[in-house]
Amino acid sequence: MEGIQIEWVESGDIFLASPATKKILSQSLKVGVLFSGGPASGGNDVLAGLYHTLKKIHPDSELIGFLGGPFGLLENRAKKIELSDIEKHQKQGGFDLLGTGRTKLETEADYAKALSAIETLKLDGLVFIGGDDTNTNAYHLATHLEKANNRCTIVGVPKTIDGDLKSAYIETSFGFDTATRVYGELIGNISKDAISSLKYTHFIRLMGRTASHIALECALMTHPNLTYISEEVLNKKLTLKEVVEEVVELLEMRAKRGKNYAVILLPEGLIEAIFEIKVLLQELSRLEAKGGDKKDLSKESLTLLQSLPEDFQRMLLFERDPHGNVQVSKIETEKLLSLMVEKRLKEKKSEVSFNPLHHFFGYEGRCATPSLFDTTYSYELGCVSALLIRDKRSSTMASVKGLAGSPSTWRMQGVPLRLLMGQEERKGRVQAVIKKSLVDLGGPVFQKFKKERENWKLEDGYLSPGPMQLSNFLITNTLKLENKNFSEIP
Ligand code: FBP
Repeated sequence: MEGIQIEWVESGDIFLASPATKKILSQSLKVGVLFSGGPASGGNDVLAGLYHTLKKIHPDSELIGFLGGPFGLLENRAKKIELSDIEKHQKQGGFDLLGTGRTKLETEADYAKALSAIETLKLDGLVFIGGDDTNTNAYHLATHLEKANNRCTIVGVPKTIDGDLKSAYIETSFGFDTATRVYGELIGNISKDAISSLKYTHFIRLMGRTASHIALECALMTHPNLTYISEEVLNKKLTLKEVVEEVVELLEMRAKRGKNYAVILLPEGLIEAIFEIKVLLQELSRLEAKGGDKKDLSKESLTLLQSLPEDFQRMLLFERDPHGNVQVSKIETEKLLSLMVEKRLKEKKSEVSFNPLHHFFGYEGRCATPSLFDTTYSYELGCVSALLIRDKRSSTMASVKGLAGSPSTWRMQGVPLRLLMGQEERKGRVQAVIKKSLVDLGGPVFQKFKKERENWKLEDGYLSPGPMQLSNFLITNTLKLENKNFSEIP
């Protein structure tokens, strides 16, 4: 890592790092750090990059970890991170060194508490390692600190297995690579079982929230018979009935060829992308903001809600995280879909022999030992964060460019958070939040999938990538395709 020999050069809005003079500060830095949201492999490597670079900037620099995520910041629950902590956790999965949480900073009282912790600890910088909601917190806190004339530098690090933080400035978030390799291995194993046992239809739901980047990458890795991409379902305004019919049609076509087995991937955001469920959720969210009741729903939405099994009604009505997101990880779409497919097959007196099995892959991939890509990338992100604090670039996100090339050609950058902001409706109100990146239906990744998927329906071209090899430096199909490398995709 050439971190210490880096100087920030302003080019337009982005701060580019260029190898330049050594810049050792005369004073040490005291920096706070917290994890926020779901774990993602590489978090400990961010800490390692941050710690090592701070020590290179000044040997007396200190790294203070807040415990339990943003809540730890509000309550000033912190511990000093020692070299022994770094040595024990570097290259390991898990956020267990500090813990994580989803507390949202939203009220004046929250900002006052955060400011008080920053002032008490005399922090020069604070690093938020998290996804869109966390970096939204970081952006608003930086604005509050500026107003309060506090000089603590706020930096965000792009973390999330969901892959939805990417933009023109951020190529990928750490954790996506490892998580998709873990799920890819599991899906590959299941596909081999399907084609060996010849009797099961596997419905596999994958994490990723609203965005289907994980499902798309896993589909390219494993070639399942059918994969839903929520963004496409939304775009085509598909109804629940249409989704069910498509699965039924697939199973009937396969059964005609003597294949009473299949592998179907469902992104967890599918449920909220289905036309009438999306309308229902929007109505619920507006009603909740006004303090209304479910009986105030439109006739169509109420009928739909009442037609769903009770468990699903409860999930749609009550499962929200502190940021107002529907907790799609708790909604068992794979079971709902398979129940409805079974019902439809019975109605049609179909010949299909239907034995469904249900899987949900999410938590299995968030704390896995990081891939070589994720350890290397995350370490660099930690280095960039330290340098952004050294150079007092507040309200920025650490970024590394050129990830599809060799790490020796990667370029460090700082991106102002304001460039990443957009607007979204949350809890019935339009709010300024970091923009989520959804699957681009015109982009090279989806287009490659679209070109291949018909072949995967009936021919069983399942791929089984096997366990992740920690010594191999690989990049995802998504990164390859986004960088116009079409030749290496199986
Ligand atoms: P973030 O990285 O945005 O925090 O989300 C990751 C994620 O794994 C989602 O894919 C999933 O829907 C959610 O977290 C599950 O939440 P929880 O950890 O609270 O169960």
